Amino acid sequence: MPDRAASRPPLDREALARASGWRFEVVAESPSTNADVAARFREGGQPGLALVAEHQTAGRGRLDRTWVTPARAALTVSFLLDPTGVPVGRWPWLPLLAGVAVVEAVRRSAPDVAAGVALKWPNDVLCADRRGDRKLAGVLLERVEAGGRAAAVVGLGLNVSQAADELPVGTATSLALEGVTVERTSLLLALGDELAARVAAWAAAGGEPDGVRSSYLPLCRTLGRQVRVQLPGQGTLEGEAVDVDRDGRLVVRTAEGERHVGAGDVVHVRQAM
Ligand code: BT5
Repeated sequence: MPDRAASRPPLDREALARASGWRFEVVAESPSTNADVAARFREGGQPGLALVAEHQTAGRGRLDRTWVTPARAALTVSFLLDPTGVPVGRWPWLPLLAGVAVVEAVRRSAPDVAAGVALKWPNDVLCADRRGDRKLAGVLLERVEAGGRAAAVVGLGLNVSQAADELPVGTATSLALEGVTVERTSLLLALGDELAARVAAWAAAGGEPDGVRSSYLPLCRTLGRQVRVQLPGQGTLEGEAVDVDRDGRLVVRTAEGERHVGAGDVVHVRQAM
């Protein structure tokens, strides 16, 4: 197979070093930027770090799943943040807020696909085209504790220039496959700006969800759908997704009444009538 990485431009480290808001560090390779950032925090690292890997070799999804991306074809980045003043009970909004930041950054950087980009609860970023909804990006939030301190690691994987044969699953897509060429450095800077501004506004409100919820709801393509939710542990739930409550939980109207779901994998079955 030809070395496609060689034909893909590297991230512009100097432009990233000049960015305000985050201390960007670019590494050639990392097994998992989330794992590396968590380790840095345990060693005394400070919030504000954004670690980016040109090639992530053992990327993690939720529930021990994997996240697979070739060198220089995607953004694989983890942000270390300390939402000071936000009670831990409000932290479930953080991955949803990160999803909103990804959608807005993609819309700014790739206006041609803006209308098709949306979220599947809790935080998959989808892109709709004539083939249906496909996964463009994923968010992995992890809480780290060390020495009496706690921080959040917000990991983002965003497919940029992969060809179809470079995607690990048929349900995935990349910006290139959606017909747009996007330069990764400016996309990453837009992502950093969106995330920093949204976290700052949310933290300034003490984690009150009203602001983030009103940004999230219009982007959430799960609402109004007939869904099947695979719950953590055992069991599934079926019904119509009708809302996301103030705790960030999906509200599903089932035959047995409304259920509020805090975690799970959602399948969009069809548009509810
Ligand atoms: C996610 O998990 O979507 C979270 C992905 C987070 C990845 C970032 S990259 C930087 C940071 N460092 C890490 O180690 N991770 C984070 P989940 O919802 O569990 O989805 C995982 C599933 O998505 C897999 O089981 C595959 O089916 C699919 N998948 C794997 N790689 C993909 C890709 N590149 N594009 C689309 N889907 C993918």
